[in-house]
Amino acid sequence: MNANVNDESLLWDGIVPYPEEFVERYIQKGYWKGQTISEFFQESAQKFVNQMALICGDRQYSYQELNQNIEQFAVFLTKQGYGLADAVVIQMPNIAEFFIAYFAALRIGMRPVMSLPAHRHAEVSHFIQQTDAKLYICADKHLGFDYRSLAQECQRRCPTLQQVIVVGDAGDFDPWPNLPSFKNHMVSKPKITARHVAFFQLSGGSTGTPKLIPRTHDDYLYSVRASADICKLHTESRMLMVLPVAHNFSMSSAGSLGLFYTGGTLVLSKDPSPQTAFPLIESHNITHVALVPALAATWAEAVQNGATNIFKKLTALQVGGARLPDALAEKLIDQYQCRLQQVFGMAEGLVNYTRYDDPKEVIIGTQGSRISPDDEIKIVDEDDHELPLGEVGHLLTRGPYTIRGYYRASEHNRNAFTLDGFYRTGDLVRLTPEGNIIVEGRSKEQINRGGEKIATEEVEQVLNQHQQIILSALVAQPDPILGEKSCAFIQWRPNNQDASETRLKLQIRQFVQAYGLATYKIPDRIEFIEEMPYTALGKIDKKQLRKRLTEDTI
Ligand code: AMP
Ligand code: DBH
Repeated sequence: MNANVNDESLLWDGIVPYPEEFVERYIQKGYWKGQTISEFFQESAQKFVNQMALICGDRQYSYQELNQNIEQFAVFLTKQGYGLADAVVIQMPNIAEFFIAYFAALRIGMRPVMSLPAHRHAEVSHFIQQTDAKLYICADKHLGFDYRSLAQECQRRCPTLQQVIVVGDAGDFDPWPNLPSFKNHMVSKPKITARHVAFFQLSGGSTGTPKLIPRTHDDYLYSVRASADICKLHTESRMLMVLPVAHNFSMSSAGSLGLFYTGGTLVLSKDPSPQTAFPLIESHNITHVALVPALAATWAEAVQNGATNIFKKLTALQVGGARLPDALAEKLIDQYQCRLQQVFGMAEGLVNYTRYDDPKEVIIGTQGSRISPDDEIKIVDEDDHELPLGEVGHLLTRGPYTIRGYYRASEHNRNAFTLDGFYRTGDLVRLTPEGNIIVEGRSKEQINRGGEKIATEEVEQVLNQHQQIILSALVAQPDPILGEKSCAFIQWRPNNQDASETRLKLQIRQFVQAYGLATYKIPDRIEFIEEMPYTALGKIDKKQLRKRLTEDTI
């Protein structure tokens, strides 16, 4: 089916397409198969009918049941008037409704935006505005936070937002519908192809506002299928999901979609603590789990303190999202007999894995190698000149599942991509002769707080709106657990009502929270500074600030 001309221009609005020669190459090599994500799930539902797809608390869904729920929610969405290219922001904890909403939206050509539970109204309303989303779907409460108040704030700010659907106690909003009442209807296939954008992932980013990452059916599914192969998932695989379901790592590396591709069973954990996760691993005979390094350390600590060695029970433990310290990797393998896999990826595309049969030194000391022989990797200096093998430089990449541009961001794209379409990852890496990547650091203005990415500029812009803040600079401070935490240096305009320093710091934190930024973006540490250090060019000298933190000379 072909979309008509108007639909076609609507579908490409704000998108940087892959150039035709690359499209041909990726199709010809068999990477892009012309299947939509919706068709992909339906194919699994037909293949694995009565096998268990999803376990969420005491609710269980076979492939067929999950597929029916999806179809019914898709009918509901159609009856509400939604259709082709309408964006829907989905923000849910790890519950079954996430998958029902996500696949149902795709089934009618809507475009889900993958918000994370940690996002607050500043981020969510930005996603709604960026995509002109008409619908926001959330759960009532999670970890003590009430998403209905967030929804109210978004409604005030976002004129395009027509409807809010709340799973649980909906209050003044629309409740999650009674799905069986839609069972005698069918939806028709949307007029899209696998080359079109399916949904939006989110970037941790490095500039003011989080960027939306448009992923096409073809490119995403290629990374999913190839990842499932690399991770050797199969019908007997049982994956526990402790990281947020909507994250790119959780969805595609190999994640829930990789698992659904192979007919395995996904078990959802409502939080990642050992107290919650370990009993689930035991009772469901879990084979695969993905963690960020900080969680891997917490789990190792729990095992050390007497919990069962669950690492040994797993077929594989994946760790990614931030640099895994070599010592922890070694401990997991030697002390806990863990089959470890490092994963270095990004929602923009490129994902690297250590392979199960790699030598131990590779699994401990590198972040693995690319998925595809057509993942083009360049390591360059400041002037984009390629460096000799083994030298540390900026990682640039282009390939069959790496985007060519952020959504509706032509200005930003000029810096984030090279003229010939390579994505500037902002990571400082080196390559081993065997083609494994070692992440040595970062050039982008970003703090990686245990896998949660903070664009320093975004937080500084908020801080600078405070009446008494003259200037602010957010920098990373090394942290033994999270890898990095944030420290805000603040040049303060005193007045005679100023409270004690401790109270002022609290007030500043409250200011950032009230603005509506995600909690993990609230500065962990605040230091008042008489005058900022400057570089020769007149920019705030963050190197200098970081040095003060590590040398503790404040
Ligand atoms: P995002 O673009 O927000 O999806 O975040 C991706 C970024 O996370 C990468 O560019 C890296 O900076 C970081 N990252 C992901 N996995 C790893 C890893 N295994 N080791 C080091 N950094 C990582
Ligand atoms: O950090 C990430 O964004 C990430 C890490 C591992 C990712 O997107 C992925 C694997 O796919």
